[in-house]
Amino acid sequence: MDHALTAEILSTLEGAGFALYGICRATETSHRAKFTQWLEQVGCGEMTYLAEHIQQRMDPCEFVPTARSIICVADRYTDGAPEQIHGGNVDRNISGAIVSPRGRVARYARGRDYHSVIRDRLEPIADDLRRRFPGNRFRVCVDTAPILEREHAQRAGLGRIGKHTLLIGEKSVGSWIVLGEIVTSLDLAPSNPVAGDPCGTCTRCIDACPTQAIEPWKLHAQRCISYLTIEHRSAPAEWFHNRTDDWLFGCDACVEACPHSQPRESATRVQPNPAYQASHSDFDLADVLSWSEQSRASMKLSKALRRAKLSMWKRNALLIVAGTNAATWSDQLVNALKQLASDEGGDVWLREKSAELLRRCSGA
Ligand code: B12
Ligand code: SF4
Ligand code: SF4
Repeated sequence: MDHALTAEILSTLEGAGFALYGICRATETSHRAKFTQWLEQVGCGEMTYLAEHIQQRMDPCEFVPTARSIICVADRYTDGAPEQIHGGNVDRNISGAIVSPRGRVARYARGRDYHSVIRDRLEPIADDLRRRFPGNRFRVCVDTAPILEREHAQRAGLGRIGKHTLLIGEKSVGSWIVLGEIVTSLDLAPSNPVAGDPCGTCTRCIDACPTQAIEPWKLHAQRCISYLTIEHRSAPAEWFHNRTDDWLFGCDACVEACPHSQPRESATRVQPNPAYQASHSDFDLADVLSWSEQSRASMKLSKALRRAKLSMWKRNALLIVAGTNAATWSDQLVNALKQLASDEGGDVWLREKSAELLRRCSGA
């Protein structure tokens, strides 16, 4: 086991600006049975990739043969300061005039795409190691590889997994972090995991979840607003209607509720990475409902936000509008609904939902 090289790598990761970093052994998960049970009982919905490459997901040595270590990193993307919620009944500006409801974007997706921000710093580190240690394997992963990123990060000492199933980072950064890894055949010294359960008797994330998607350490992914608004491409299940609060793309409600994720003075030692500074935090729903492919393109949305196609944006917007009071709808919003309701060639669900909402407006 190379202790000097381990220390050098950890210091390089700090220099690259990662908020948290550490190393764990590339060993098989101890939660194989739970994962299989989850797939069978909870189900992955349209995220069919979760049911593929199971062997690789359970064991990093199946993913990268000869793997011995995993170098784990986390970027902090916000300090989690509380922000205004745009509920239907508070959609009046300061002078009392009616304004269109707005929809929020989850904070991880407001700035540059984290896949690129992390990969662009891990690849040069992996390249340097490839040059110096020929014959070894180095595989950079950010989100999309079939590995259990939170579990490895926990074992590498970056934090502990909470009941909401997310990693709660050390150094008081909470869960406002995104993860990346280098899976390697190098034999590096593992970091110490953090001991203890971070949650105790707390249930705040479970209580705050608008769709009751959380059981302790078990997420009902198909009930999660993040899944619905970003991953689910078809019509939403009926019970989702009126439940998405003001979430237009992703959802942060469970993280916002967590005591570990409140802004803390002690977290100022690791400032959020400026690459994640918000370019789009929320959108006027009347605008979203009126977007054409061209007008959406002119918004210059980040790569993260471009993941949802136009009909998904409109579907997500209609679900928020459905939870607002029709008496507060602006003319612009009503006109946008009328346009969608009469779009014979357009998406059937969007047309029918808009027509249903307009009936509320006319009192029919
Ligand atoms: C699929 C996926 C989703 C799905 C499902 C989420 C989920 N919790 O599984 C959806 C679309 C809903 C989603 C939503 C979000 N996601 Co996501 N997602 C993923 C992805 C690609 C795979 C996760 C996975 O394998 N899920 C399948 C289930 C079965 O896995 P699991 O929960 O790990 O289940 C295991 C454990 O629960 C364990 N277990 C059981 N009991 C116990 C008990 C204890 C004590 C422990 C420790 C473990 C444990 O057993 C199971 C089998 O291993 C990962 C990236 C990756 N490759 O890991 C990102 C990832 C988890 N997502 C991330 C983010 C940021 C989010 C959102 C916050 C985005 C947003 N704001 O909208 C939300 C959060 C929702 C939530 N509360 O989890 C980050 C999380 C960072 C962090 N701080 O932990 C990740 C790691 C991406 C990244 N590279 O940063 N996501
Ligand atoms: S992201 Fe939102 S919907 Fe999903 S589990 Fe957390 S609070 Fe619930
Ligand atoms: S809100 Fe409470 S229960 Fe949920 S993850 Fe945070 S500490 Fe754990």
